[in-house]
Amino acid sequence: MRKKFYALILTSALAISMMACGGNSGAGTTSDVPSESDSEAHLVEELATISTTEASTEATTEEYGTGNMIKGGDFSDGLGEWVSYVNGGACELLVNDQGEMQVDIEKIGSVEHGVQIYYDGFSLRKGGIYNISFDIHSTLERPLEWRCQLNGGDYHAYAKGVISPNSEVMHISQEFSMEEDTDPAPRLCFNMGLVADLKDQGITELPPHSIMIDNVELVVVDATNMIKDPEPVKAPLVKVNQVGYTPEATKTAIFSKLDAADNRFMVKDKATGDTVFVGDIKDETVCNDCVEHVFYGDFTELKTPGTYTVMTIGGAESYEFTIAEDVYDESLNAITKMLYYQRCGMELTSEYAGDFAHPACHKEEGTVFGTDKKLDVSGGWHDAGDYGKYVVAGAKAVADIMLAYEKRPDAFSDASGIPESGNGMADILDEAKYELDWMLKMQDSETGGVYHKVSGELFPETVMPQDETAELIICPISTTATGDFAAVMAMAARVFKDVDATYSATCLDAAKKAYDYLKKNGYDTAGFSNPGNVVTGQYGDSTDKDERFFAMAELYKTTGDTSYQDDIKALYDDGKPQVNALGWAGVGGYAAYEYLTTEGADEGLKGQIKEEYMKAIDENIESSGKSGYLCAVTTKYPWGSNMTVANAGMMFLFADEIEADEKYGKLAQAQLDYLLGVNGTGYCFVTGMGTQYPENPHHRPSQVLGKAVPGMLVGGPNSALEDPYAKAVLANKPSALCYADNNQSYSCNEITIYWNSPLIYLMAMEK
Ligand code: 9MR
Ligand code: ZN
Repeated sequence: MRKKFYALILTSALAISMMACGGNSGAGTTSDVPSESDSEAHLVEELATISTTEASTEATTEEYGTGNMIKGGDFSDGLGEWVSYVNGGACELLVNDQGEMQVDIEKIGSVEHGVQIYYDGFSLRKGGIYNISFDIHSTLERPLEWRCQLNGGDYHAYAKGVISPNSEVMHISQEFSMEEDTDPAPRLCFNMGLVADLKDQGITELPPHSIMIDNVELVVVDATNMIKDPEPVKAPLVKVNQVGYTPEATKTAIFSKLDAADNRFMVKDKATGDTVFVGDIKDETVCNDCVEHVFYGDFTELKTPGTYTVMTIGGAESYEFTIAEDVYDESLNAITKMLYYQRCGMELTSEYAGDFAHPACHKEEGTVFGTDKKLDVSGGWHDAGDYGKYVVAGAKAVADIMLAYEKRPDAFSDASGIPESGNGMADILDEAKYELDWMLKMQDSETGGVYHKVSGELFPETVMPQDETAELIICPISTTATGDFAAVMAMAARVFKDVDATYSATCLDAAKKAYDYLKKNGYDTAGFSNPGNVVTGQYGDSTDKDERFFAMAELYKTTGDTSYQDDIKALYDDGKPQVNALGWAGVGGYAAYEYLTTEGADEGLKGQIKEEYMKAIDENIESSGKSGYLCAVTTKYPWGSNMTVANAGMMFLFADEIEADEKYGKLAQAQLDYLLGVNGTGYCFVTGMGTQYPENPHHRPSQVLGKAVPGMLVGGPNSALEDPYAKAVLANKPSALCYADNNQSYSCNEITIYWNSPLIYLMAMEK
């Protein structure tokens, strides 16, 4: 806090360009307000729990608080939640001896947010009148912009102003009304880059300078017309798989918040209203992850095809679901077609992509980081909601779909509605080939090593893929990418052998070249890190041992050459790799499964690997028992927890092949059920599927077009709250309920190719 007199300047006396959406900007004010309160934490809590009555939607100042919504806005305790962000600029952020926040700007960059200072962690409610105020001065007189804005998508402002601070302290105070829908997680920011006023003057650069900000306050001036928060999305009290079940499947409904008398359930036929099955509700279990008591109802015996709901005597009812032989046909098609929508480097025509058609993207050559070398690395799938292409992530995705085809070729058709449909090869293999072709371009022709990834330096804005035009940077070779590459190419050599022998040979050759690179280059213990100013998906790893194991196991399975088995033995002599994961980082689960299912493999080594693998399976069984909803994630839900669940399903099915036991099939089914609706949130986590599904995924094409691409599995609950939106609306929620269907929440509502792929595997096996 700067304790010093300052020039009191009324905003109306300044040339402030002020915008409050809807044009309803209030007059300037300098009124005093209480400077400190715990209102924000209170608001967030309320937001999560408040229930609105039908009659009243109006809020009051008492309800929605008074006091400064910007915690630590006087910087007496340091920077607190204030953060600097650069996009082409350069700056340092600190609290100076005067107790002000100080931004030392070296370079302003070439966009308004080239240098940006921001604060998240407050809310703006529709109809509320707010006042923002702060003190500011600068060692250089220059224009800059303050904004209260949407924190995602087009980042449009709810209120903003342009000011030109100079060496004298200026007090800014501006009232505005929130005209748009309540935003529980907006961003207050100062754009200190190349703002429009500089551009207009033909200025492109500024000398180094410092800007000082203090006493930032945002208060509610009038809550008379504030709209109460909408009721949070409610989960039904009876959860079922919203897509449905095959007739022979295990069928479990999970019930919550029932009273003791509510101990029987009925399955009702939607068409006739008849009760077709009656069962007991039993096995009350405490679900710590959702903080509730749950109960189970088994209706496996109901095998008659139809569309049903599950009801309790007390009147609780599930969403509808289907029992049919072909229940997963359409959905398997949809989750596979998601990969087609992620294709890069080719036009998606409306014939196949409908509303999501777009011209070819990312066609230009990439530049190998730190060199002038240009390479064609077009093709492949965009990783996720962003447009980066990352080898280890792509390898997991393509491995899953090839394994699914290898195990259940009859589950996939050649008529799913992609350009290659009808070419005589299953569409899933056409899709795999699209990614493999790109991966082949990522292999260095000289050394056989594989470049880790290709993307722009920064994540793109919320634009269509063809509108991301930043230079493509090819990041250095990594042994994790090279190991995964060798593995999936060897797998492809096997899977494509009977359908395209030439391609199979190409893949095997590439796999061997990559493997040579691995042999020549020792273990990587540091892992890949983004070089230079690259900030896109890092996909780092703490060890490349499991990737090496994966490569050896696939090469051994495909070729039968025992030298690869010798290499596995040598690897084990160096300390065993982890075999408990099927991810983009841990791939030892694939390696173990492949080795254990290779005929003629060494029995002694098999015994050792099997023991390790089954230990991992037991851990998953234990987790499934602990989580009330029978999923293999419990207590903490990581980023992409839905992948952990889907992977566990795959691992159970692998276990069944290694040591047949009917419990594994049931456990795998429970993972699928969880993803499709049997979870605490009540969501079927795939866009466009079931009854309650994500409508606002963090996925740029869906965001730009205002409509979600169908068939995408979102990341799901993430109890680590790793984005501002999640922090704002999910604080204090039970871990399994840390999920929000909002496109700003990239840490729980993004989509990726490698979250869909294990779901493809699971669904194909259940089909
Ligand atoms: O899936 C990744 C998750 O496991 C990590 O915790 C997270 C943060 O590093 O990154 C996720 O991957 C993202 C990637 O970095 C960029 N593309 C989108 C991915 C999904 O969010
Ligand atoms: Zn692209």
